[in-house]
Amino acid sequence: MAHPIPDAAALAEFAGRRAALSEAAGEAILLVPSAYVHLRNVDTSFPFFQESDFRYLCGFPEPDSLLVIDPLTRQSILFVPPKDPERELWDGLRFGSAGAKEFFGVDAAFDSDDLGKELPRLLQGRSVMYTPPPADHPLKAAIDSAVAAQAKGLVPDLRPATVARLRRFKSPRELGFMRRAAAISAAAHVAAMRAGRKATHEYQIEAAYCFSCLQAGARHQAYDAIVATGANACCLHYQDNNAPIAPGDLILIDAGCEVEGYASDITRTWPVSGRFTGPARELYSLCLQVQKDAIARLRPGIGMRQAHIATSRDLAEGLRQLGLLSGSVDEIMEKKQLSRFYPHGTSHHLGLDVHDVYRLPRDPKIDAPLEAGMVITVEPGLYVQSHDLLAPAAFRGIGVRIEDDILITADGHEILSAACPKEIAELESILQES
Ligand SMILES: [Mn+2]
Repeated sequence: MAHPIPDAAALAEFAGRRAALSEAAGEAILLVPSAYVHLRNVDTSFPFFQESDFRYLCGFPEPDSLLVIDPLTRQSILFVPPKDPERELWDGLRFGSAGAKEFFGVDAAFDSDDLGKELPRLLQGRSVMYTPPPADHPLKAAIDSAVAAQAKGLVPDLRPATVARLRRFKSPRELGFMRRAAAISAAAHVAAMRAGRKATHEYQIEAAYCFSCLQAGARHQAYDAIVATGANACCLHYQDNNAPIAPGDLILIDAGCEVEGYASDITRTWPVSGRFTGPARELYSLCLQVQKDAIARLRPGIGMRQAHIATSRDLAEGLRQLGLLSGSVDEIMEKKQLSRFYPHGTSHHLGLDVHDVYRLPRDPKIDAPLEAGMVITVEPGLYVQSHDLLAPAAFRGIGVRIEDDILITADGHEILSAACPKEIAELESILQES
């Protein structure tokens, strides 16, 4: 059970993706290495996560493997760690080449020990699309020498960009996982709120959040949770989660679990006191209205950059009204003054990676429009650094972000994380009854 075997629907998707990639590859043979285990120290390793493209193309869950896709023969071949009772005693069962072939829908599978014998035969006289893995990948030397000895040569590897384009669009099956991940995370954020008022340290709130995810069946987080009190919320990727909580603090939690490898990514900000007051209430109200307006704009045809600019202008107008910025919105945007309070983007794609499909070549002149089937986040934030002496003192050290996961649909959008409360009255009621 450590590694459930893929069902027929999963196998059909893997095969369809390999076929789509084969179309792009033409006659070149594709080599896609898996992830490998990273040591933390001595014989203790960091948790293993499969390389996302490799997972997307075949679903094989083990490290130190290689997927070969031959567009000419339409065959897919896996090289996988050999069965090894001694290693399996320590590390768990391996599928082995027989299991790989039986359960993962490939045409052939070999033990990785046989790479030096079988891969040169497959590559003979062929052009190869291959991006070598880092130097400590256990199969790198054998793959590289097979390529050098037998292949006609390397051609530009179209796989990362091609798969990135495919991965932008989520199938109904993938959306099922993403809906579940978002629902589990939404409930866990509420659990964190309920635990929040009794917590003395950030990690206790993290514990409540993670407990809820694990209880609901999500074994892994898509990224390490950010649980930030007070001014720690102004550090965008704060990870320490160990600070004591002060009675007047806002708590910012940016956390999302994954289901079947598919991420959720939700941020909520709430007052440990149970009541939004003063400048915190003003910044939160502004951020919330801007976030709801940003979501309302989403539909096919809107460019992510265009949407980001609209959201940025809304934040600028709000900050102008609160007296944190001066001049017209046009002036604020022209002089790039907003980045003092809003230094990040509004949206990113979401999928197998929390910041999904980042390898797409980005042309600054092109604002690729959103299309139905894409999933993105919407996450405006406002951060007044403690050391920002130009800001009114009462606003300093306040960080607010509100983030939801949005599916673009044919006629608009659907909020996958809608179950997670964000209205002031809802949050205050949850906090005060706990
Ligand atoms: Mn995000």
